Amino acid sequence: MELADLAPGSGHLAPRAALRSDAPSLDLNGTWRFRLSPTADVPADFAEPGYDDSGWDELPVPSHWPLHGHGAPAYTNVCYPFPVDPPHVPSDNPTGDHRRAFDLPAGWTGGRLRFEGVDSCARVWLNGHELGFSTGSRLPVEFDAGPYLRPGRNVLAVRVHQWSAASYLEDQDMWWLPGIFRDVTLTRSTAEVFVRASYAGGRGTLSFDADGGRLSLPELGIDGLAPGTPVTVDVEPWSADTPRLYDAVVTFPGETVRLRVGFRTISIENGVLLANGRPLLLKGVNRHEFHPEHGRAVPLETMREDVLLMKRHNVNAVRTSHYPPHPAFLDLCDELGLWVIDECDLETHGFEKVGWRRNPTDDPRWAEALLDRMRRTVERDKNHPSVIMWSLGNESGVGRNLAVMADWTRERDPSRPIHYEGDWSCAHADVYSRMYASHAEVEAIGRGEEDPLPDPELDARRRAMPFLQCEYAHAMGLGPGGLAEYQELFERYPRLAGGFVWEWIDHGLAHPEHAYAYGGDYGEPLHDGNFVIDGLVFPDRTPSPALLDLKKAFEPVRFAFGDGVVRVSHLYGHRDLAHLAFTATVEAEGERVAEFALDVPPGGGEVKLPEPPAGDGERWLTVRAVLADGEPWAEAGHEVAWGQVRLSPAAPVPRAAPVSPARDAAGVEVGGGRFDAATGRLVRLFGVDVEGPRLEVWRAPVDNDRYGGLAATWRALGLHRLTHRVDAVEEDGGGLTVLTRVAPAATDLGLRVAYRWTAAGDVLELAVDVTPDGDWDVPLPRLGVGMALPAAYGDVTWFGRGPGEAYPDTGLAARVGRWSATVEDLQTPYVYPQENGHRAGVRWAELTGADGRGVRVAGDPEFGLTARRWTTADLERARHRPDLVPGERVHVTLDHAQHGVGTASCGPGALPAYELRAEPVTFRLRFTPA
Ligand code: IPT
Repeated sequence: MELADLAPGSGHLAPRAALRSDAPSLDLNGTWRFRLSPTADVPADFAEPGYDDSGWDELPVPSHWPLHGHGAPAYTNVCYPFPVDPPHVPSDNPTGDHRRAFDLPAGWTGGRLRFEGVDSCARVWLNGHELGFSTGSRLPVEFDAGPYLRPGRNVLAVRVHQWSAASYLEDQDMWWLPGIFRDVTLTRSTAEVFVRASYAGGRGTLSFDADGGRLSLPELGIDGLAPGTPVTVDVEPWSADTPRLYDAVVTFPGETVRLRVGFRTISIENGVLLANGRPLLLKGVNRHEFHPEHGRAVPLETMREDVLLMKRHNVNAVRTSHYPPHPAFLDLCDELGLWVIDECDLETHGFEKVGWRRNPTDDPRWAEALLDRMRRTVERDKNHPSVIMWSLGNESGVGRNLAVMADWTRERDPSRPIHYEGDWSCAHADVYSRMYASHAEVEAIGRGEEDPLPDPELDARRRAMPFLQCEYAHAMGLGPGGLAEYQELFERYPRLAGGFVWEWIDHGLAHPEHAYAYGGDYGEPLHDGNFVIDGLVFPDRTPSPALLDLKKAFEPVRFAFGDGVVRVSHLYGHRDLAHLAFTATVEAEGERVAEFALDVPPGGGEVKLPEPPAGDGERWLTVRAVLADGEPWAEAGHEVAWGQVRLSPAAPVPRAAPVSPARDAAGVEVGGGRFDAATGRLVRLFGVDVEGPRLEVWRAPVDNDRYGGLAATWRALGLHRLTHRVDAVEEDGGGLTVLTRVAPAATDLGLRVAYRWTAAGDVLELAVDVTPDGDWDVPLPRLGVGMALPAAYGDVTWFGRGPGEAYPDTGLAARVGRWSATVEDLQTPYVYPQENGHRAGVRWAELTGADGRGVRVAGDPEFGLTARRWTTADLERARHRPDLVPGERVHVTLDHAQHGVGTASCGPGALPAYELRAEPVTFRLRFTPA
């Protein structure tokens, strides 16, 4: 084998379907012997059965060796971590030699050695005989082992190189992790079956291709069906909503294979994507295989956890970015119900950096390698009802080899549309797909008003295609903002078939010092930092606020409130509301006053709301739709959707008699506040030592601020180093006024800020009046006041939106209620620390100590709250979770507003409605003792 060889492999058998067979099979996973060499140029004598490997290390298979103390992981996104000179690879080429012996059961003859995935290539020997080599890291390969198997002890030797010519085809945005990372088996199965099961109007049509064999599906009375003879019977269709599967067996002379058949038809009519004749709206996520300890060697239970989490968060579709997943993952999608775009293991993104010169996608010498990848994808996964589209790959530019892949695929499986985003002309695709298009562009496409392609024929073809966003809403750090607005468009225009949020999980590798590592943490000379931390779940699969927001955006049930009624509608394509139970809860200031069951017809409709008992306070009614009975993916009572409406506003607070300021030698007293007479600074609040409040416009930049460029603009302006000049401290009979000018050095831009303190009864009120000075053409990160309290005030209760964080364009999941949390629990633990944890729409909040006493702040009517045990500067300096160390104070920000976050780390920034412009404004806060 030549490492610069363009051939995808040698000695392997024709690809076939992943099948459950009763043919004997030996699991060759387990503890292997392992030796790492720094270059490829090592003698292959280890392949000999008699070789003494007793000095080698042990390594579990499947695994990636860099995660077991041999070498280190490395992360790049678009860039190749080696010179772009195809098909050559570096001489420094970590090479992992793997050995294991196994005993063949008595009477065993023949068999195939099957590798489900080896990164980046494998050269395989059995008992010293070379079986061949294989590339295509996320694709299976089989070798005929029969001629070389021996009774009793056999020795399998596998040499794996990190780099091969095939590495040019595998430039996916993820960790570079070599190894035998999927299962190894010796199987005596040779069966090959292609089941075709379609659905139309209550009837399913079933046929299968195979070399001989008979198919039986007892539940439908099908017995002994021969290949190539379709039968049509009454069936229940398969859909992601209702993943109805039928058990079938195909019997061959030497083995029987079991299949789970799902009847469904994917079609495109009048530019609309249909499943079983109904419009299909994909509420999807992009899923890489990832586990913080095991990399892409993902345990089975973790795969199941992913699917369960997706289902529980109203996700109905997955794009397997950017390679076919472990085959068991697709079994779970069949069983639990997810629509899947199955993507070929192909990405040549790094050629973009060299103007796409010598891109394998357009070089006929690579045609065989690319076709081989597509064939292995389709052949392995063709029997899955969940797979509804084939994707040729990701970010591989344009070129003639795409035609080779698409033509073969269409011929082999005409039942599934072909997806490829990288060629906007859609010359080889059946759907128009894009990534990170703005809302405005998506809307134009929805209306069929996109800019024309230069070629009128291609343009006409593309105009007749459904549209989907194979990636949108980059879930990096805090955000994405704009989910609701995308969803609204997807639901409004029939041409829009929805999309797939980027991406499912943060690829943070467990690290002893950093908690979770990202690019650069292993000393890589070239890396893309935390760009690999952009998921909806944290590395340990805890949902981030983004996943909770996505669940809300993807809700299949919608509530619209009218006078004493709620209109319930649903977006299920393939079921109704009969499986849900509905309740209505009334809360006054977040305390429950009544709860009713609602009787909602299965098709939805207008439902009268019971009259709530009379009472005071701001009252909200919350309607919830929960599972009436358990589903395979969640228990009874699991909340699927909710809606809220305000029944009555808060009663106006009666104003107590005003208190005049009093001056003594130590300072000025206004009600419960004591101020420094010279600077006007509040020093004690109801007897508590405090710093601030004073104006704050800075936030520790979020990834969307940083990668979108705004953070650099803000920093250049100096918004992180404001100066506060006191111009006057004026006391009158009604209160204390402190006039200031807040501005960064080296610019004439500034903000004139007047703090007006007044007291009435036990209320100390602050009115902050802000007037921009100069021509502000950049948005502000935030506008609020910051203050610090003693560390003891670590418990927070608030009435407002919660329980989680919310920013202007995020926080769909945050509902109005009364919530409590410790300061620790208010933090969202983003892997790369950044602004987080802001509670929005807060009417009032209490910060209290162990004795339950402290400070209460009320808004007029609302404010935003963050509270942390470190400063904004500490948060900004931190690079990993453990860098954040609690200090002596609780640092609180009381915000009037924040700037939206958008999805600017990859995609559009905040929509205009969520921009925070520097404008004259007055906001008020009322402090009382708690
Ligand atoms: C897009 C890639 O397809 C995806 O793999 C990931 O890298 C994502 O970006 C960013 O996280 S490509 C980008 C140039 C739009």
